[in-house]
Amino acid sequence: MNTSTLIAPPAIVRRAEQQDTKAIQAQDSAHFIHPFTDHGDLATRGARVMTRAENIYVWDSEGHRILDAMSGLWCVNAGYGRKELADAAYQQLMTLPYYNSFFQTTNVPAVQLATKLASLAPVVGGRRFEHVFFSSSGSESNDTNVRLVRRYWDLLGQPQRKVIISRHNAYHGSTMAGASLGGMSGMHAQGDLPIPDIVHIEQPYHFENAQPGESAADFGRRAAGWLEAKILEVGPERVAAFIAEPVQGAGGVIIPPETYWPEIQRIVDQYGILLISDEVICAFGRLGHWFAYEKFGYRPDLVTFAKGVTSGYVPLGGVMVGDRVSRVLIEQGGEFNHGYTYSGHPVACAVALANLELMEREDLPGRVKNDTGPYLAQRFAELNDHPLVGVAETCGLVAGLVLVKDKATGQVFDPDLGVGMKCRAHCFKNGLIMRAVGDRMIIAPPLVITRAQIDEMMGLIRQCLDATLVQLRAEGLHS
Ligand code: PXG
Repeated sequence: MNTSTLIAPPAIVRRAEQQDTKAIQAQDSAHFIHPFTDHGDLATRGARVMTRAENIYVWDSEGHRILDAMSGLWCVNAGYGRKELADAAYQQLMTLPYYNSFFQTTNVPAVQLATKLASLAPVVGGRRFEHVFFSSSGSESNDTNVRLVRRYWDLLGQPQRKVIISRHNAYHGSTMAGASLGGMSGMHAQGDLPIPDIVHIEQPYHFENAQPGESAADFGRRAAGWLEAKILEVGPERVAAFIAEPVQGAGGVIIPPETYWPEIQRIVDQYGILLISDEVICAFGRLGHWFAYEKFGYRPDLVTFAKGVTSGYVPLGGVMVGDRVSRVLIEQGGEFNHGYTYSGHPVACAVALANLELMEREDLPGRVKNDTGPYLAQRFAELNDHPLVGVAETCGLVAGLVLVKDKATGQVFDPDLGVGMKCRAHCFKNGLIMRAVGDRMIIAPPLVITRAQIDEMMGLIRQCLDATLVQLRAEGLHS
């Protein structure tokens, strides 16, 4: 670890650490409505107060050092404490902190970033990404996608093409359109979602959805076939687009079989529908490539990005607009009545540029592809011998395992037992942030993680699985 690139905790953070955790928790509970949080529960337990971070570690207000195997929330790709990102923000804040990109104006960092992103997006099958639309988050970007897709088909004289097909257990954000595109039943239940013209098919999750004895390859083709069945059910002339994450992240790191994406590509080509690759988690080195569609070899028309583009240091998102859509939009479209105050925000774009330059210089995507990704795959596979683990899999620097009641039969726990949350509590207690999605335990560590740190993380994961097993046995929930 190169300590010269780390930032010492600023005075304000040191002061926060000296404050009484209980006082901060009380104010938090009194005034701050958190995302996806049961506030009754939070009020009794008190939020963990994070105060500073460095490299792959975060510290809480009680001084605990925790290995952040989730990169914040899948976003701190370059690791914490990167001084050059702070410098880039400072410089831009002092030069031009804000100007809009409406009304025929622009700013230099936004232009440079759009150019940079266009140069990083690989050409697959002759399709290019020469244009970028900027937003401030993944959710906004997917709202933009819905607007872009509808505008595209309107301009082509096919306004009846409105239906977007997505997948159950997908996550595409939390706005009305984002949550509707997503396939989270808990989100749909609150707010009468999905909005009209968004439908879902089942996810390519071999462990849960394959038939007994069905190979991953056969299952992958069958799972892709659900898209064709849905297109035929809706009526091909009404279908506008299919949206999917290359690997489902928030759904629990669902890695599709190798046969899945080629078959999806065949189907979208056959019916002429647009393909949206939501790479909010998977782009910027996470799977060993700048963009994940390259890894799987498919050809999207629109690519959603956010998170890793700035390593989460400041909010920024956007859509890579492929030439199939951009030509129609630009050459035939006139004004596109859509945009955000912060589209092309100069500070966010300056930080993104510095982040991409840093990632390029340190070849973080290449490191994931050739070194840390394969090493994590090897070490994570060792967990397959653990009595609690059904299957443990990785893809680049994301990994997931499913906790099972009976390893021999693959029988899962009753979801009401909250076994994943029990395991997560052991992780926190032992200085590891690992996420529980139901009974799937998942990780996505910063891309700067070294082999030695992967060893440290794997030691912690095994320790937490062991502690969970001891607890489950004591509770009579595991043999
Ligand atoms: N698409 C994907 C694939 C995402 O993972 C979004 C869109 C929305 O991005 P914003 O920036 O609007 O949050 C995401 C976000 C989790 C979790 O629990 C994952 C996300 C957000 C919050 C929680 O794993 N991903």
